[in-house]
Amino acid sequence: MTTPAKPLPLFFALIIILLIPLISLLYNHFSVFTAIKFICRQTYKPPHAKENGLVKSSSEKDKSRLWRKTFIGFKNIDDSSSISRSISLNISECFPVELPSDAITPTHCCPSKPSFSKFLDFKDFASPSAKLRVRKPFHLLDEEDIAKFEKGIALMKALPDDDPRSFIQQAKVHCAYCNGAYHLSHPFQDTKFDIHRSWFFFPFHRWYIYFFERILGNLIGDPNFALPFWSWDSIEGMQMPTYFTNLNSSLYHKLRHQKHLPPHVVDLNYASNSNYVPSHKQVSYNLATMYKQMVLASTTELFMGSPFRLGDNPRPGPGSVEAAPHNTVHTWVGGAETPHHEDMGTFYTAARDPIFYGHHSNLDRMWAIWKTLGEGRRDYSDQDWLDSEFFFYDENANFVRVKVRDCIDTKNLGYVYQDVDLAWLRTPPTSRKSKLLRQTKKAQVRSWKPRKFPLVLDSITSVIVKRQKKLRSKEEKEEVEEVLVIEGIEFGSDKFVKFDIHVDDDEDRLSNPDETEFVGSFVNLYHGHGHKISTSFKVGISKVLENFEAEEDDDLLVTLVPKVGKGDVIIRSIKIEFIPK
Ligand SMILES: *[C@@H]1O[C@H](CO)[C@@H](O)[C@H](O)[C@H]1NC(C)=O
Ligand SMILES: *[C@@H]1O[C@H](CO)[C@@H](O)[C@H](O)[C@H]1NC(C)=O
Ligand SMILES: [Cu+2]
Repeated sequence: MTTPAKPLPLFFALIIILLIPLISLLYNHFSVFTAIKFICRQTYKPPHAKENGLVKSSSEKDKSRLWRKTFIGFKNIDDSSSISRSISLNISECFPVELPSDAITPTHCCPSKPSFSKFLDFKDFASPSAKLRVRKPFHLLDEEDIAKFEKGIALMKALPDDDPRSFIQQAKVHCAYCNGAYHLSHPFQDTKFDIHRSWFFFPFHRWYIYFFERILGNLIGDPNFALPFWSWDSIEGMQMPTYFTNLNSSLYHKLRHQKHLPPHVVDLNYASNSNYVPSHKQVSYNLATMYKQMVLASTTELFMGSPFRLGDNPRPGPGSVEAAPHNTVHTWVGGAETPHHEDMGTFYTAARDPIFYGHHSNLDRMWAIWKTLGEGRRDYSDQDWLDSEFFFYDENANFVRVKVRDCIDTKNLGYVYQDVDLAWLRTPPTSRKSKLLRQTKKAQVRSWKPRKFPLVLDSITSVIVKRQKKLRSKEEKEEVEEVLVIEGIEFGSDKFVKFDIHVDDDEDRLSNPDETEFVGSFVNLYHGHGHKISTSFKVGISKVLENFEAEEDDDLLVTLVPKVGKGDVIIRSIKIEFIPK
């Protein structure tokens, strides 16, 4: 009585109706490249999280095997295959960039005089016997150094706007490479290139400011001119230099946060709505932050950012220093009144403020210093990274192609950094909480109903994360870092996002940046509008667990603390990985 009369014929009719469009689509349009695009898009997506968030994603190797199989037309190719997946850009076309709808400086970021059909390969390596240019910290520049720097910037600003060496054209280079003006070569022409949130962050910016330095030196007639750096990591360098605020100086820039002018101490953990703390406290927060970003980032990926090869998600995840102090100092300098903290606080305008180049000179220095901190720290040796390429205009307005491999030693490019005391290296964070309190808090959260993933990060959120391995041997810890992975961090590309990550902390009395429980921050600056960003973030925790005497624990208590963009972020999973150093 309750069974409908003719369910079966209806069911088949439905199936056939659904299949017809699918079959005709396949018949007419199926091609290998459609398949590639389809399958590669699949790898863009973060693995869909299961309830407990402890799903194993396919490893980097699996993904790459999938890609190769696909690219070679579904044949089985083993991993020794040497097909390059290094990034090459199609510079014959420069697209309008993604700008905010409320952009204060609507701009077209493509070069005004493209000479795309002809470019030179970079060959201008410093000879081993040549005198090295020494980049000095802002706070140790003498009158003459400052005058030279000011004169160079003034001459650059005085060049015609369409000269590729002019200040405005140089600023647009950053906008073009950050806001999607260049796309990858065929068959990935739909992928917009973005030098942030991947292993390209350091090499791209190294090349970029290298050419900026060469242009400045050329304009002032001093081939030994060295771009100074803003050492916000040293106690003496933790404020904007006063010569940047002199109205008569070419270094002056109007669109800056007026409360952050000297002698205000920089906040390396700045979140646009941060509370101000007394200067001495801010200094100790900053030193501990530097220690964490440089020392806890013990593996190449943790420091440099994650691999991005042809066919991958173009934003796999930033390294420690890119998230902070890079992003945080950008926001700290940028205007308080402008919609996206223009100019420094957002990529499309950041390089219009002359302090940008000193900021990135120091970030470049952090890369050089990180490699000297030992315990196996070294650059990627991956061919896909080494062979990736970018294009810049040099001091003679030639269009030059450069490769990542040629910038990994600054001496190759003719410069080094002046040594400055690294006080942060002696200032590790400390913990003020007892082991008993930590265990009690953890037990409390363990007794709660487990959080369901994906979760919307709209308030302070604590989750228990299982550890697969405990009590590792000393040798193993020297070779493999235990890493907390926040995976599938999703938000609109127009969002400014910051959340802090705490381990084994107390939700009700969260630790400060100079305490061990505060292990890192994820920060995203405004990026464009209209698309979703999916990325990941990784933090090394071996030393933290050692410090807490928590190496026997079965699980970790992870607390995410949204600071900016509450409710705008979705987290797909939180897990632990073991990454070789
Ligand atoms: C580069 O872009 C141009 C213009 O869209 C196109 O004709 C050309 O095929 C592209 N080349 C590659 C290698 O992708
Ligand atoms: C700026 O220049 C003006 C006029 O050239 C001069 O009177 C003034 O003292 C200068 N100010 C500073 C801070 O150098
Ligand atoms: Cu930057």
